[in-house]
Amino acid sequence: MASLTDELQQLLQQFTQQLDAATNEQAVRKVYADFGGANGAIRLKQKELLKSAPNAEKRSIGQATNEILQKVDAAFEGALKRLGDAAAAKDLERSVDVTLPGRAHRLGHLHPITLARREIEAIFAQIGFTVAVGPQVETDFHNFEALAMPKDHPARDMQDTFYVENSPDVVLRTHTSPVQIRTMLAQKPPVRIIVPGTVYRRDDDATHSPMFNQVEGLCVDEGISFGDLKGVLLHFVRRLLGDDMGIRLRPSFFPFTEPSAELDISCVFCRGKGCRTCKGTGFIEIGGAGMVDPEVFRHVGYDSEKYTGFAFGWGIDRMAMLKYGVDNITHFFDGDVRFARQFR
Ligand code: 2NL
Repeated sequence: MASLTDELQQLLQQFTQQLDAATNEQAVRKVYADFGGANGAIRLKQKELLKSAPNAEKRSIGQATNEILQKVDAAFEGALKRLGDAAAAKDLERSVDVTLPGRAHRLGHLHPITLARREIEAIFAQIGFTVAVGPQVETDFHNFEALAMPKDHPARDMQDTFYVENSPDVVLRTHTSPVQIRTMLAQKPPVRIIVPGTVYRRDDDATHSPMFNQVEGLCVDEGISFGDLKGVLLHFVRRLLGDDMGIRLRPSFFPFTEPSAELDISCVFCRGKGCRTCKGTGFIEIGGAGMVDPEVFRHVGYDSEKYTGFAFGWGIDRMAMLKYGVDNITHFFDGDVRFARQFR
C-alpha cells in the first residue's frame, strides 16, 4: 500500500508541474482532465487502489486519495483564477480616450444629372405637370410609328437606333416620346406631363454619348396654342438659369410636330452679349419644340379637331453641362465621386 500511495504522490507532482507550465485556459483544462478528471490518471489510480484493497483498509485509502484529489481540484481552480486575474489586469491597463472626436463616414453625393433632373421636375411640377416614366426597351410602334415616322420615313435616318438582335420591332428608345404615346393611349386630355429618362443612340464623341438623358414635355387640352408653349418654355428657362435669360424659337422640322422649332436659350457664359461659345450670337441651341402633329393624335385616338397640344424636348446632360460648366459629357459617366461632389 505504501508504494501505491507513492505512485499517487508522483502523479500529483507531475500534475503540479504540468499545471504550472500551462499558460492558457485550454491548456489548464487539459492538464486537469489528464489527472483529476473522471478518466484522469489520479482518479483511475484511486479506483484501482480501492478495488484491490482489503475491506479493512478501504476507508483509510479512500480518505487519503480523496485528500489528494481535493488538492488537485484546488490547484486547478487556483490556476484558472490566476489566468482570469491576469486577463482582467491586462484589460484594465488598456486606455481609451473618450474625448477623441468620432470618425466621419465618407458620404456619397447625388449625380449632377440627378440634381439637374430633379430641379427640372420641380419647376414643371409647380405649373401643373406630373412626371411620367416608361420602359427603355420599346416597340417600333411606340418609338417611331405613332410619332409619324413609318418604316420608310426619311426622318428615321436622323436617329441611329440600337435594335434588339433578331427582333426588328424592338429597339432601345431613341427619345422619351414613347412615354407620351403610352400616356395618351391610357388617358384622355387634359394631359400635362414631363418625361425624364435615359435614351440610346449610336453616337460617341466629346458631346455625344450612346447613352444619355432627355426630358420631354407634353401638354394637350382644348385651346392650347403656340403662345402657351412660348410662355411655358420662357418661364422654365428663367426659373432654372436666371431671370435675365431669354429664349428664341427658330423654324425647324420634326415629324411629330407642326409647326416645329429649334429652341435656343441665352448664352449662359456671356448672358446674351455674344462670346466665343455662342459665336457672337448671344444664344445657344438646347432642344426642340412644336405643336403636336394631328398624325400623332390620330395614332393615339385623340380628336385633333377638338384638341391641340405642344411638346418639347432637350438633353438633361447638355443642360447640366451648361448649368454646372462641364466641358466633356464623359465626365458624367466616369463614376468619380470627386467630380460629383463639386455640384450643389
Ligand atoms: C429635341 C426635340 C422634341 C418632341 C420632342 C414630342 C412628343 C410627342 C409628340 C410630339 Cl408624343 N412631340 N416630342 C417634340 C418636339 C421636339 O425634342 O431636340 N430633343 C432633344
